[in-house]
Amino acid sequence: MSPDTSAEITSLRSAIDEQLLKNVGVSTKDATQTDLMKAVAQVARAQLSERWVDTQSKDRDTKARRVYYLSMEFLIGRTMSNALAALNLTEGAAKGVTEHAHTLEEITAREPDAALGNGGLGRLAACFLDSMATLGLPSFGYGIRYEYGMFAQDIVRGTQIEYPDPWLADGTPWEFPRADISFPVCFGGWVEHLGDKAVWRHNAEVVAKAYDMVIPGHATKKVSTLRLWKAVAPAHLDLHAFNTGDYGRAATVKNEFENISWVLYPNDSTPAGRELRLRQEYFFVAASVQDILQRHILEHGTLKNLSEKVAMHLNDTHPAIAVAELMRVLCDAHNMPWAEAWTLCKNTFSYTNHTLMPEALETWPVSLMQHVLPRHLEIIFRINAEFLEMAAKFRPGDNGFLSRLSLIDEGGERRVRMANLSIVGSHKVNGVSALHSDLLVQTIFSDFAALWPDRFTNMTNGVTPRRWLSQANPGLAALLDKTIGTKWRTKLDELKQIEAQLDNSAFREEFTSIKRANKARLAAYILETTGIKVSPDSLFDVQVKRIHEYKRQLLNVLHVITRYQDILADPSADWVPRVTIFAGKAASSYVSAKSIIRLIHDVGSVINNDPRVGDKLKLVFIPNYGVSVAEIIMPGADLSEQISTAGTEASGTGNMKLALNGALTIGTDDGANIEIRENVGDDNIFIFGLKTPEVLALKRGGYQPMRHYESNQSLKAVLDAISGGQFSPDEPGRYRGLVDSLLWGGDHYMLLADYESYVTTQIKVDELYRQPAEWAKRSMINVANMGAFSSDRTIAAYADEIWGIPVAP
Ligand code: 26V
Repeated sequence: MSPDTSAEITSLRSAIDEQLLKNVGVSTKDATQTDLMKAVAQVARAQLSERWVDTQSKDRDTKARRVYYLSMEFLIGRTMSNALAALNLTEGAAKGVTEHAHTLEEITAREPDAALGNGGLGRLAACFLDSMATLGLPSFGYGIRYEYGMFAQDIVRGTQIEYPDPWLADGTPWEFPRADISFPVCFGGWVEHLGDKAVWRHNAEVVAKAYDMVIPGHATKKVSTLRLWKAVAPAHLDLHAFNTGDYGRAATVKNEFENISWVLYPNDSTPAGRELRLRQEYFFVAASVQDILQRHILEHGTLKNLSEKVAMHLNDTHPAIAVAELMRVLCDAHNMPWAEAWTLCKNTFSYTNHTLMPEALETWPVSLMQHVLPRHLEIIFRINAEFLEMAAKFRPGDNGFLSRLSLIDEGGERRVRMANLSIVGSHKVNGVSALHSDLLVQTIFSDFAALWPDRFTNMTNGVTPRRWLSQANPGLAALLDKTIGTKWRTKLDELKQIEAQLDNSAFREEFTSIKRANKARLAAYILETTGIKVSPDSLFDVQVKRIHEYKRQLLNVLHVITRYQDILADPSADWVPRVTIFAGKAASSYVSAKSIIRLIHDVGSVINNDPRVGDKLKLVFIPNYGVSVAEIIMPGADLSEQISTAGTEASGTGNMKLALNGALTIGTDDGANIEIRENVGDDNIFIFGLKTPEVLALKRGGYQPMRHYESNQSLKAVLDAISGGQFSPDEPGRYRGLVDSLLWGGDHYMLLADYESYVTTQIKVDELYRQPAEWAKRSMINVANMGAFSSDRTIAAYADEIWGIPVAP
């Protein structure tokens, strides 16, 4: 029987029509694409709801040990396609909507992205939820239900403009408001000591209300829960002002409380030293800890066995105040002796560090913490006193050691070091790639590693193959299904089998034509969003990620200009046509990053409009990078740019998504690039530039960027062109500062030191691309060897080595 007539599909069709009529409120003939999106979502939602109830009751009955992943960010993207695939509804939904003369792609595109994160850290949390559900791990993600997510980026005359992202304005079909789940969260005031009892006399209170998103697992009926908290003013608060008719004041007071969950801080890597950010951190942590303890007491009747049943994970230091909060609740509210509470606490928490950038390490002024969380500050002081007493015995008389370990930075204005609090309060601390984890114990955390070598470990990141291959690249997914079966979705190592096809020309041709189709789709998207026409027959060279100096988008631009000048010098040479594609957002206050975006656009207008160049070279910037845009870009890339200064990119996960979709990497010996190389083999990746020890040695030995400028003719020509205004004739001095920061400002990220090696390696890329069969083969080898980079592997390792939760093999 053909699926068109199967009973299941017929009933799905009528379910969609019924939702249109009874829930969305339109007749089936008048339904718009958005109406259909809502109707299909309702059908899926009902099934998710059943799975959620089932999972909860099973986990409750078995008194399962659970993991709680505390994160300020979850960069989920859209839910529809993922949910339909997990529920096996894709085919039926596609048929159901074509009845209405629409395609499923048109319908899913109506859903706004849930962009509750900045970049890598937030997207990793979303991939992890997908894997936790798929592995059937009893798990919750906890975070904030931001009313406004990551800003939308517009480009006006080359300049980034930020717009708010009111993703909830029309509601979302995917959330389950839990009207009966809410907790008070207190702030401010002072602490009263009655004998040895501490009582926090807070002076403000806000209510945290729970909203759940159900995260379906794949090839299982298990789900995970993402519980997000919304801040609401307590009901009694505004009554008086309302009763006296002072609506303006009533609204102001209400806003003062509710602004906690309004906006995601749109900054990555520089902490936002703002009181509201600290309030956000404490707000979601306090609500989550209450929820977790309430569930635990309900199931177990005591807190004494908390760490046997509960693992709480700190996604970076943003939720680190949880350490002090758990101590406060156990000791102050439940009268547990300090030492017993401290043992539970350490056995419960674990912490992941996501960056070595010193400026990203969170610290809070003691004075601010005193003002917002006075009891927590006392607790932090006590933890610190006991910790330093112990550490002093380890290295008696070494005051430098103690002051570096201290939870309080005493140099200048006193500040609480959230990373130190996280390490002291956790039983395990991990980095996110082998190199990063090594560097953590050798550099920023070396004193802690001397004290507790076994506390530190590595968990190399991963990405979910469901979203980043199955959903984003249906063409390749279908070829894989046909060739090696469908199990790769949950057993990514199965991809290894496609190595048997390397010399099968029919397979290779199919593989290549799928890439070609993905590039055509990407080219259409580029035309639609930038007005620039690019040829899918060119090499698509892609660098997509947050714009940051350490990621060196500027080095990429230097190469593009080099190539431009070389083309002009020898236009008839056998150039490999290339499109260099950028996308990414700059933090709104990050002046240099915004200047790089503008430079990309300025250089692009010159090159793209130069008739001497034509299709030999194009430079495009795709606006408003986010999860859904990434799903279009990743499958269409030939070359993946991962060119951070060695030792600066903790892991990278875009590198994994691109390689999984068959892009070859050009990259430095940094982050997870190193492990990608180990997996795909040296011949199937382009590694260039200084290695981490060389970077450090050069820094120590006195790096002189000017030497490179003087000795390398093409580098000189490129920098002179930029600083001389060749790309900004209307304002010739526009980029003088940027170039000066390289030549005279110390070139902090060593672009000039790596330039020559980068440009030479790009020539090797061209050489390989001239041999399409060879290129395709290496691309296939990349796909085949990405099994290790499934977030399922990462989560299984966390579960086993950090959280102590059994996972079925
Ligand atoms: C810091 C701050 C400071 C306050 C404002 C909001 C905010 C948001 C994020 C951060 C830290 C960003 C750290 C981060 O995203 N790291 C990335 O983590 C990825 C997942 O582990 C990893 O692959 C990337 O290499 C790393 O840069």
